[in-house]
Amino acid sequence: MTLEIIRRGLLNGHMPLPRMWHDRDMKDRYDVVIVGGGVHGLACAYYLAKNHGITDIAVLDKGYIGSGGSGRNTTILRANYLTPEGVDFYDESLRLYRDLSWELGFNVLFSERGHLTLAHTDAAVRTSRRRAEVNQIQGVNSRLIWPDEIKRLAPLIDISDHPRYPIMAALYHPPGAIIRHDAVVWAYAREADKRGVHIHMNAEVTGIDVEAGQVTGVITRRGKIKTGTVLNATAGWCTTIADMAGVSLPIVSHPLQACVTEPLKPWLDAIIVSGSLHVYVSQSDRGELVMGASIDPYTSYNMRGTLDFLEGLAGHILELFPSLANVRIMRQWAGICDMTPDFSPVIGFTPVKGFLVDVGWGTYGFKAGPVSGKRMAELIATNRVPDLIAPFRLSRFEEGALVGEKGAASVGH
Ligand code: PYC
Repeated sequence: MTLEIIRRGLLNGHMPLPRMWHDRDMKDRYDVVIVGGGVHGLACAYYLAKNHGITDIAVLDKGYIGSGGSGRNTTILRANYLTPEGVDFYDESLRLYRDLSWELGFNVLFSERGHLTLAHTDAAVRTSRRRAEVNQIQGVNSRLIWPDEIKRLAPLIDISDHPRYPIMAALYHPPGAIIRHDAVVWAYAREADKRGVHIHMNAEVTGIDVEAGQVTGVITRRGKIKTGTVLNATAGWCTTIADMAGVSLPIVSHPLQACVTEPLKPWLDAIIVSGSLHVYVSQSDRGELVMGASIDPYTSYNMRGTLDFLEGLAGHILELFPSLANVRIMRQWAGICDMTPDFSPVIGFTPVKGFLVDVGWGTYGFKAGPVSGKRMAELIATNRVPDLIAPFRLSRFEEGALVGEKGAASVGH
């Protein structure tokens, strides 16, 4: 590989790199149509092709691939959830992410950093202890730590008793990691494309055909496709797509804002989260601090940043790290989060035959991409719901079998 890079350098750009995926003519029929070209949709296409030999697949995106939630997140990967169902599920995803560079033959810059959820109140310490115990029972590495160890892991953090909310403890999750999000999307796209999957960009879905309770096709701005299987793997517009098939989802959509600072020399190894101060921060491989807060408190599809968010976030970050006072913000953005009543996703079958969902990710979507893709591929190929995703079925809302994961959100909502 090194020699190849030198050879290309010497050729001074006269040898273009091969395309990662290709523009194909849209066929009028596919075995499977996946709506949403983010990490979930592309991962599902890849695992369908690789693990199950199903390759007659179209992945449709209304923009370019990775232009939705997959390109608008803060790339935090973790498995320190609150329920056994959530812990097992996100743990499988983290393990898939850990091996992804090797699996896809593309460096996705997986970087294990350790994840600290700070506790500033007695109630937060109690929740952290409970999460640590549930994690340990499920075989996931998390434990409660105290201010001296927190200071060792993040030397610039203020653990004095001066702040408004002094730090009392933290849930420490050593496997917590960050990754290069666009590389994940590109690598899944490349490997799916290689196996015969068709990726169609600028192919917004405007309708879904259903006859006698069975999906029969998808209408896009680029033409009509016949199919018996449609997977809704969208974020932000998942209820719009589901409505087209006549499926109602218990989901509301809120913006989630984030920002990055100018690049700094490496000083923060761990990922730091404070639920009480509503902030999370990590340092990217480029040296930028990647920071975010809670979802905006209103439903909207607006993806513009607000000054209000920046002011609130900066104030809280400075309570944790006063020495950042002169660091400049470089850019900000927002993504749309589809919130369910219990903060767990909705995955699996719906009352419409052939219409499947992988939606409702709230603020957890990016970290679940590989496992959802792999397990939804298994469901499509076998027509059976894998045990790992069964708790997240749509019917749980009627059955009163919620999987409450609000307490595992990085920040209070
Ligand atoms: O759940 O780790 C998380 C998270 C960070 C930003 C949004 N969600």
